[in-house]
Amino acid sequence: MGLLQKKLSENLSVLRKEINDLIEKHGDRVISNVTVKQALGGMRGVESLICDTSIVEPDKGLIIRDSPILDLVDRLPEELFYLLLTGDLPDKEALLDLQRELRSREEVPSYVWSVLDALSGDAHPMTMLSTAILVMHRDSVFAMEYRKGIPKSDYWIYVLEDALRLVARIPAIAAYIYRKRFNRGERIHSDPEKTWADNFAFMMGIHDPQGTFADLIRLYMVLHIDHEGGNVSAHTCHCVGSALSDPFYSISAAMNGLSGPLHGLANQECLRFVLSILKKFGGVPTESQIVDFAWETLNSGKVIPGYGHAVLRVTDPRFIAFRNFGLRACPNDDVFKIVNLLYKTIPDILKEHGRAKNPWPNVDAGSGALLYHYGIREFEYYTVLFGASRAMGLLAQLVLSRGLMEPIERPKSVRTVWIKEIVATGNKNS
Ligand code: CMX
Repeated sequence: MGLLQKKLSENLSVLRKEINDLIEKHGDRVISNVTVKQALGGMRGVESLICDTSIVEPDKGLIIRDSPILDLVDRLPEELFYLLLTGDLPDKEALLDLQRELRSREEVPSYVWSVLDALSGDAHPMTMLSTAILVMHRDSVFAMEYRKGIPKSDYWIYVLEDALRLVARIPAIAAYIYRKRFNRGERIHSDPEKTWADNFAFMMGIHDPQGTFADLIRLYMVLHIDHEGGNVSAHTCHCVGSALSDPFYSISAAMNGLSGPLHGLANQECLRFVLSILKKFGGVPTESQIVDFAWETLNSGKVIPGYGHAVLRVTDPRFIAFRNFGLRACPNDDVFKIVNLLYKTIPDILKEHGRAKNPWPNVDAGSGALLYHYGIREFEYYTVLFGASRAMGLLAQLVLSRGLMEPIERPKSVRTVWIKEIVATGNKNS
């Protein structure tokens, strides 16, 4: 048993007891109500999901376990994976052990390459990612052990085994998707000497004379790793996993949710907006030109991509981390300069405009510009990077769900006529 498994096993026995106590002693306590607007409005703000890996605070941004994300930006993604699962960062020995565990599981079954090669040449990169993950269900240890018959209290052990396999293999799969889909040449084989994110960057084969692309990939993987439990991909993974579908089924489903324009595709729109400014002005505009352009955009009824947030009410710390990276790696890049000019001007404009509850930049305001700087100009690929990172957070959530022996999800749905009756009579039981 690896050190991660050992620590999780200890944690889970304590957590299970805590949860049983909560249900036993306070099971009927009301913690949230649902209004008609919420029921008809995407369940926004209904506190009915549990997620202990991370939380998004309106005035602070993403907190992973107890650490603000800006305190974690120099860490490795695999350290965050351990943190998400256990609540603690690994010490040196535990990190080395986890890295060994990942390396021993990184070989991608050959049928995955065959399946990817058989997809049409213009398949969306997210279709490729979701499909590659889905077909690995064939070798799910959890599915196999479940068929044999295992106690519910042991499910998490095999779910974790699948999770480790998936995390270990994602860099090679995602990197191959980039090379294959955008004709970047043959598959590059893994370098066992490199860490998870460095190896990912290496297998993408990006021309990188500065030698800093791997740092960007590491940062990107850290910043997108988790975002509590209610967003579409996290909730999808939780729901599908609750039916005891294995991690390959669950993560593939989550990736399909991430593929939506309202979820994982927003970063493309932000970069398109920045590039449209570059094109319109034939270079980096002046501050007053950008102010005029922003007002034109708003007055024509459009939003400023990369600004505003459903939950946050401060600058997204993940934007700050990306901007700090850009200031070090590419301060003179025209696209990055426009990102900076927007950061300087847009918040005041949005405040004056008076609509957006949050005038500050979100994570998507700067990430695309950095990828663009390193020559990744195929926007469709950006969500694959998001997905490769987010899979780790979702897998951590999934392992914990099985570890805590959560039941299948089954909220009650009601008919619109039922709501109309309540509204008319004021009586829920009428
Ligand atoms: N530019 C112009 N208007 C904006 C705005 C922006 N960046 N952000 C919000 N508004 C407007 C809304 O369109 C809304 O207008 P109406 O009253 O006319 O409907 C009003 O301000 C109130 O919106 P809100 O409550 O502040 O924001 P929402 O929770 O409804 O929406 C979001 C949040 C992100 C969809 C919105 O801010 C937006 O469209 N931003 C631009 C797109 C973007 O950056 N998306 C990436 C999101 C990243 C993430 O979710 O992690």
